[in-house]
Amino acid sequence: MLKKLNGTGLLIHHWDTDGICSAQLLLKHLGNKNIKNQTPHIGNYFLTEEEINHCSQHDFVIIADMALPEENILKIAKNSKVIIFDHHIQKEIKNIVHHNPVAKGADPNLYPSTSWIINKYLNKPINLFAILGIIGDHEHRIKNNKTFQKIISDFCQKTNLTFEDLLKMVYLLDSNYKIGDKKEVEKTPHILLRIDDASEILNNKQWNRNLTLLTNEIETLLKKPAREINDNIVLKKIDTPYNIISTITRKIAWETGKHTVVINTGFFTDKNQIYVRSNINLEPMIKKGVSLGFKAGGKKEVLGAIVPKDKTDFFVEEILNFLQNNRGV
Ligand SMILES: [Mn+2]
Repeated sequence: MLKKLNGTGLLIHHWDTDGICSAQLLLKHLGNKNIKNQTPHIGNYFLTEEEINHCSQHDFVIIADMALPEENILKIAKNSKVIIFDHHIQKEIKNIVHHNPVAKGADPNLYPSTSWIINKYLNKPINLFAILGIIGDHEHRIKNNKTFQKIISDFCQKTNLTFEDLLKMVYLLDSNYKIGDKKEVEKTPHILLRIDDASEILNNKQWNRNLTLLTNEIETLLKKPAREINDNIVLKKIDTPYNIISTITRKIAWETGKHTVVINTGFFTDKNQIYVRSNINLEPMIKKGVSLGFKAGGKKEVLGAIVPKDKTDFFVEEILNFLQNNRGV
């Protein structure tokens, strides 16, 4: 299907490691085609009118690792052929090519990343980029997934890399979006097309500088106290210009083992970022957020939302009630 695409193409991908590695795999496969890559504005899980119009100037649009709103997709599909590769929870979108096994009801544990899904789709042997997407989305927690723990440890043995090496590569690749460098995010799949060895990722000077800066900021933010709502729920407010809310949420959730809700007031001027990590299915709250007109999305255990400043308290209260009434942990 991909080989048959004609004309000019645009590849829209997520800004994180999984999105970047998915882009690398697709660009490599489509090497002879006229295709450009782009990410949405960092932090936006939707396309602006301008971005949608830009998509429409292309004969085909491929979307990787992003569950963009259905209405965005349907608009683009009026003018261009649309193909989606993804693993986020989303209703299957009809009349386009929506290659998302999770949206079709498959077990998310068997499809831990978009990079994995694309690599399978392309029938390629397991490689660094298919693996990095998985590590990016799950970090050390993938070790609890028996199938993939084996796949990854076999890969490490074969390539003489450690799990820590892979994790470091993820942090380096993710440093660009966290710092807000959209240009570098868009350049990265091309950098990855040129490298011969994983050490070229590990030794990238610019990404290492980013990482030092971010590590300091994250440490400072984590030191400030969080609010214990009850024995099971932690609420943390941060105010940072960096896009590190998912990292902060993960760290707190994995350290405390509790439902974690984080609010960042410093990333957008007129809106707040809300991020939730829990071991109960957050889908009802994602739907609730969307029905309230917010940009909201996520996976089984993750909710991310962008909410106007004056609606934040209300939505956070809804989330806390949901978590209290649906005991997991
Ligand atoms: Mn992903």
